[in-house]
Amino acid sequence: MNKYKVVITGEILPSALAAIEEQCEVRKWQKTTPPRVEELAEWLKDAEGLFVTGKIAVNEALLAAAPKVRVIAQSSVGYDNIDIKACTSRKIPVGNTPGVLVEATADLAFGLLLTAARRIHEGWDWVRAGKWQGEQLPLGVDLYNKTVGIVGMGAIGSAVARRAQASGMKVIYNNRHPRPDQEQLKAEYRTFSELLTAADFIVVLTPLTPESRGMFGAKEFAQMKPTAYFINAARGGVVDTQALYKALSDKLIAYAALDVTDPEPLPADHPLLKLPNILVVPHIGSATTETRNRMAMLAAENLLLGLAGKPLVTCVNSEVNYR
Ligand code: 8YV
Repeated sequence: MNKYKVVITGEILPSALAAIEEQCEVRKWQKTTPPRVEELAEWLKDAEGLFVTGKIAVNEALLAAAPKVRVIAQSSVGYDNIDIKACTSRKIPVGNTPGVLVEATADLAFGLLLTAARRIHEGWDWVRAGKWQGEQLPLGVDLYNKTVGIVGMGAIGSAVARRAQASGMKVIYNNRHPRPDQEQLKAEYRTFSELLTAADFIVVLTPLTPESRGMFGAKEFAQMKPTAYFINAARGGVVDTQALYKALSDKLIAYAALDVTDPEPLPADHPLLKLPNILVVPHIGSATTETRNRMAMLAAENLLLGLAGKPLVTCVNSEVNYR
């Protein structure tokens, strides 16, 4: 049997690679820095499928270099790096991996909130620095009876809400539309501005779109409580990094805990990292063995289905999914 020609743009788990290699001739980018279009051009010329890892920009330039591609599968739920309109106009279905990373990402988002509130990471530094005897670690803050404001109440937002409720927190949320299952969620809808002023902890889980880009800027930080904790597990681009820096250094808000940044990765000498009231982890929301495996296998399945002209399981642009 003739094998499909596939390009993989970066790291992929061995289980998913093996499943793909059974049916495909694979060319895989090996370097740790993501490829530029020109670097892939030769491979893309006759590629039929594209497996995207490492978040390269799938834009007009890349699609123009890949005229035979009939499916794109990405191993992540977010797809802000992909020009979906351009894919749709070429009738290329794009697969992502919703669902399978919900609980792991919610654990990390809530974990950031808890870690920052209780200074867990600072305590660990303190112990290692031999400071246990002597100075007192600054006190943290309670979660119990506090209000968490979730911006972006999709599956991950709801999973964070459940964790917060288990800790005795009141949950309010903002979403493009109020959710009809509000009662079941035991979370109350607020306008964006109401949420900013009322929340003790703000957890951001909204996708990055042209509308959400920079939605947290100077004006928004100024509306938050001076005691507010700001947690971002969505995309760095929803925040104006300079405004966040200023809000933290001027103590307009108390603390930030970030899984995602802009730029990403954040260089080690970035001014944000010099602040005492911030915690940053390197985009590890979905980074557990089980979750990354499920993501890679779902993305591999989408790729193979698309190559066979069959409907992708999870397709972003369903109007061009195969039937
Ligand atoms: C990362 C994520 O993409 O799924 C998403 O949208 O942000 C994460 O799961 C992860 O780095 C996968 O490459």
